[in-house]
Amino acid sequence: MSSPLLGSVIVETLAAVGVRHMVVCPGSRSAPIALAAAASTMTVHTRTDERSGGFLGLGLARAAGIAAIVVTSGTAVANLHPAVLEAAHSGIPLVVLSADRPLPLIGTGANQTTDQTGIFGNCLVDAALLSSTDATPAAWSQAIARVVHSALGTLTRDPGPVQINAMFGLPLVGTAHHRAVAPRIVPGPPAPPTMLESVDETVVLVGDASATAGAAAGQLAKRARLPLLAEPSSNARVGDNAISTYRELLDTDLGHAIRRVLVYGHPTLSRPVNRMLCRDDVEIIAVTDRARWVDPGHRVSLVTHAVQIPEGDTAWLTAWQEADRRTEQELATRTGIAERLRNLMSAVVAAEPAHLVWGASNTIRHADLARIPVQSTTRCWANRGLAGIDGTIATAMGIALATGQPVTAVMGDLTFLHDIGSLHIPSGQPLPPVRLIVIDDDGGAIFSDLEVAETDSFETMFAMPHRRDLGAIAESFEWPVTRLGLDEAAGAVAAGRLPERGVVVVDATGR
Ligand SMILES: Cc1ncc(C[n+]2csc(CCOP(=O)(O)OP(=O)(O)O)c2C)c(N)n1
Repeated sequence: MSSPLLGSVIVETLAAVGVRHMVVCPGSRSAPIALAAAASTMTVHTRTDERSGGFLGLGLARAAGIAAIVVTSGTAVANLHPAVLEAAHSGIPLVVLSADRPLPLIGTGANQTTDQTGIFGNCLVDAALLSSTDATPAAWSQAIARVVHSALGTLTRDPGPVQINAMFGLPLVGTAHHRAVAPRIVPGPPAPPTMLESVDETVVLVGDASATAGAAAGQLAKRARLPLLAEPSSNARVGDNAISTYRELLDTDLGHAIRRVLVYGHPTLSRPVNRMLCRDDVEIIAVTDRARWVDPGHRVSLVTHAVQIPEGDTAWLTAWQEADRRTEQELATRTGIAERLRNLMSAVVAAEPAHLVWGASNTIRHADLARIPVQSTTRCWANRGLAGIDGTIATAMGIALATGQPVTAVMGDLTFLHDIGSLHIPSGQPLPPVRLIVIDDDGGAIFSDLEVAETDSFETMFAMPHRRDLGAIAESFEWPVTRLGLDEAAGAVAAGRLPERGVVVVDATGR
């Protein structure tokens, strides 16, 4: 057995079980995997910074269904932790390939050597420990296939990140080729949908969700004539049933009349929604395509993967649609920054990009009030597993590289600054067609709507103004930059005047 052989078995087995994309970060201990990847049919993406590479892998895995990332030993592995956490909470099959030193060196103070098993705590759905000096190619292959199917949730419906920690002894470079064989896994058939009785005051709530889950929620709402309360990354915020201003209506008499909520995906955006999910006069039903569900109010009475409901009374839906129209009209009379941002988000949605990534913080919350298109082919994405402001640029790039289609990503200035390392793309790598629209309000605007806004330390401890020229930062990485005012930006988006690839800095400093 040898390190090059183990590297080849890893790459060929991943390819055999359907992994098409691998991110490679530089390092010598990971050479057996990197060199095998370079010689394989795998699409290889290189990145220097592992934190950025991790989120690139997350974006690739979101859009392609699964992706792997290979890193060298030591702190390189720990830099993947944010992406692994997000993958764990969003159920994304991200395969971490951490190269390691041989077992006898652990704990000896040998260079770049630490205990890498368990480094991701309880985030992983499975893990494998392989050593170039132990076992056979068949044993390695079977272990790799097993953890990849765990990552995919093939049998468990519980997808998520996995780690393959591979210990490589010297020599690291040499020739080896292995043709991998992987078992065929046949999952059981899905259970039939649960038939529910019609309850007039039912709403369909869709949080962050896959395109499939979003479409299922939308179809159910349409068939059963129910109001659809859909977050921007739900892939359901489209059509007549969707209520654009639902957040404003939940604390009115109409919202108080709700008696049953069908929850799809992972709702996280607003306090009114959270209050509704905690009410003890509301029946909560979770509809999930995974083995996990969302229940922050500890109130769920039924969990199922699909439901059917007889067609309901139109009066309930009509009441929501009319209230929505009235609230829309009222919002349109406002001239403040929130309404101008709502206009920009509405223009972004109406432009119908192939893919739309919503950054965390206020950006996605403004989009949660945006006007709703009658139809749309846009696929929406957001890292709402843990709602981090990290890795947004890299995630958007991963989606563009996996799909080969243009991506528009909208984010705040701190979210942009957090991930500027991802603006660096190693020479020779493809430049993904990503348009980054950055709402520059010089700091974390979200905190001005929270309790901390009243404190003396608001600016220094929370908003943290940066006073940076974000365009100059992007230009230093050779990105085309467009600088626009807020209303000008809405006009440019609506007129289709923004470049497909580039950074658009929107001046929203009037807060
Ligand atoms: C990695 C990470 N660190 C900190 C936070 C806490 N946080 C939430 S929103 C926010 C500010 C974001 O500012 P910006 O991107 O400018 O968006 P805005 O609030 O202006 O919409 C911070 C720091 C987080 N969600 N994720």
